[in-house]
Amino acid sequence: PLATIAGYPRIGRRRELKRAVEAFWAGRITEEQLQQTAAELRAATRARLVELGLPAEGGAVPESFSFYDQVLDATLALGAIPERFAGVTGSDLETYFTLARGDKAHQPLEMTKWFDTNYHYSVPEISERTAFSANPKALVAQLGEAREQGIEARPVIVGPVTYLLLAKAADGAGEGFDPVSRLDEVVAVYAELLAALAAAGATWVQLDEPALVSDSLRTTREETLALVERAYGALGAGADRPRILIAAPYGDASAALARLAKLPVEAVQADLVRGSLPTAELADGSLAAAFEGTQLVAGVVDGRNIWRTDLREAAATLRSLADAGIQTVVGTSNNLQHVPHDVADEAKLDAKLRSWLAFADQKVEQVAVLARGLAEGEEAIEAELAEVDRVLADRDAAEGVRVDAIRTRAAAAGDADRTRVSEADRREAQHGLNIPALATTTIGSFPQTAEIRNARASFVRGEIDEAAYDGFLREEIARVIALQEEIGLDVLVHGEAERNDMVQYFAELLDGFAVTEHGWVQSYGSRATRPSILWGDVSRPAPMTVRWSAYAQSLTERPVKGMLTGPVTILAWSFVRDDQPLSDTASQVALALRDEIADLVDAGISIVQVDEPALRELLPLDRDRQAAYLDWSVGAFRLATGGAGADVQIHTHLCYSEFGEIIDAVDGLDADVTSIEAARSRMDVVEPLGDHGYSRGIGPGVYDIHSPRVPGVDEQTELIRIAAARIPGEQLWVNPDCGLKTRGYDETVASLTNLVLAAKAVRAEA
Ligand code: THG
Ligand code: ZN
Repeated sequence: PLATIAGYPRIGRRRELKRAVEAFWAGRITEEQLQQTAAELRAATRARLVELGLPAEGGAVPESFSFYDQVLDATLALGAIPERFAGVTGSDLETYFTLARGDKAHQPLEMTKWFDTNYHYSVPEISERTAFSANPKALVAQLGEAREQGIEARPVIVGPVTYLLLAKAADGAGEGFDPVSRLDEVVAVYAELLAALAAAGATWVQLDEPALVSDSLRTTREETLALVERAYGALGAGADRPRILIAAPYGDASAALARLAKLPVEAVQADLVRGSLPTAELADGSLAAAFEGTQLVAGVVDGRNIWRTDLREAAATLRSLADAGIQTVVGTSNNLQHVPHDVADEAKLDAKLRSWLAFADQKVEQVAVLARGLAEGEEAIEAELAEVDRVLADRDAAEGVRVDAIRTRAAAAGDADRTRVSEADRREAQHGLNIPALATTTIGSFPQTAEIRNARASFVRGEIDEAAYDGFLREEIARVIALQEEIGLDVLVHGEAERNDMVQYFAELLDGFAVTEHGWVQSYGSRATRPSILWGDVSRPAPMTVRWSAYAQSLTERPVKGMLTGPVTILAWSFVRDDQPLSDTASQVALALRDEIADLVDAGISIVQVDEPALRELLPLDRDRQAAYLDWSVGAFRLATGGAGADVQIHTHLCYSEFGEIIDAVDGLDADVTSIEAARSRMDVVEPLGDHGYSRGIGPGVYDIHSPRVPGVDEQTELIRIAAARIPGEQLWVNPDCGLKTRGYDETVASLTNLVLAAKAVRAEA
């Protein structure tokens, strides 16, 4: 075919899959009913893709459904059930969900971020003893459904090299064991899967190998490419297989492209939005020579963002490939799972803004238009090209996209605005806060109860008025403050009952952002977020958090932290304008936050926390781009916080475990206190912190909030002791790993009570 996409959202236009899966977990529907709903969703997706212009034949329609996660799907297809789940019984689907979510006797598989996206996958656990065996049942069944519908679908599977590079050594694996050492055996199982698919009539299969574009794995790029050559050399040699498409989404595979093309596979996909074409090899004909007999799926339509593609530019890229003699297929940069379904569902969005956007369905249409242009010449699609020219010009000139006052202020911000007085002077000035050694606090959010969600929903629907909603939130804040005083915490929070999401809340209050009604994107399993759209210059028309924080502070003598989301995280979890460098956009957001901090301080708040949980997530996969990223991201944080006086204590919170690798950047944030995740790794971060000579306040989490389990006093005491052995008490804070919004009240109160007792116990030992 001439057109395809790398994958399509599977959650359903109205999150039908979430509702069905959660109903199954709750025992309200049977597995059969769940399978029925899933099959209907898949059928609707295939029909829609054909309706939008993908050919029904030739494997153009991807079969990219997943009940929970595509990496977990591969684990089941490979029969790679970790040994620790050996006793689990039930259907394949029940086993699948037990791996994902755990049960009474089993911790779930660890979840972690998928490349540089906001999607999380379930980490495979592999040892020398993992017994692999092909389980193609689900893949074959879906292929059959498609055929019955008259569609020749292309199954999409995470490829063997990426699978093993994303896996971790299972507990109990030998010292130094690397899952990649099992590559040849895993490839043999992939070969069996491919044979089963071929037998079931598959003409194409897509194997995703984003490991090819990442510098953040255990291997160098050259090593990864060598592994891919070994794996696909073997897989390609199999006679009994569908045609193979290797996909290299999420980054720049240009340096590897010619070598990938020479493998015994039939097509290679390249991300031409994040990545580029190897210009010299294109010009001297060597790329075309490498692609002799192999198709290039040119990922020219952006699958990470929601802007309408510049079709003229994309058509020119496609033309240059075709003119060079390369068999070119129009594609997307990556699986469209990272964008919402359909702009047409957003009736409430400003019509002008809506005309600038493309969600998954619009992107499929764009791919189809470009394919027509490629086949029939650009003249055949001139009307579509002209329409996009008009839309892009309209966007460029629209009111609010560029606001002089905002630009002048951002351009004037310099190093002085990003620099606070010395750390030592600040410590001195902050003595007045009377914070004890081993100070106890929480990360910010308290449980979002059904009552809170219901009150917000009623307010949004207009069933209760603003005064009633405000009154409800004030009562909630008063309750949370009283609770924290009772538990005996030293530094309090207001609990964030007023926030739906830590980014969306700010997006709704800042100019330059829009929010969607149905723009859900899967975050993990059945959970989704609705990324905001940052379309114009950003400014703050009015204070955003001051009344809640000031009210909370008025209720207590103890310090209450002001709580803000940092500029990098606001960008990371939104769809951000693509017409200027991220660094410029980040400065504007930072200045809005800077004004908010000034207003919080004026209102009597003396500690402000600016959360950056996504700081690590946006780190480019490409090592060459990392330094520039850290420079602007750290700079944006410092611009947001740089106006705070010496006596104002700035906190930040980061949530991931590979803290050691960006410790210098964290130091560069120049926050007075940083809280981080540490409980699951039993304080592994303390060692590098000690070695680094880290001198600022640090709160390694002593309570893992990712599970409902209540950690006892002894357990938390032990973790605090480990930290206190390396970090002086005045520098050490005692807090949970992360916010408490997904927890219930009973376990939260019990855990925090134990946390305070543990801190007291270790203080008494000093
Ligand atoms: N906000 C945003 N992105 C995030 C997080 C966040 N990415 C990383 C991490 N936190 C992801 N964690 C979650 C946790 C819970 C939910 C989503 C992402 C969740 N979502 C609700 C659901 O799917 O039912 C919907 C929430 C709502 O109603 O607004 O529970 O905190 N932006
Ligand atoms: Zn966190």
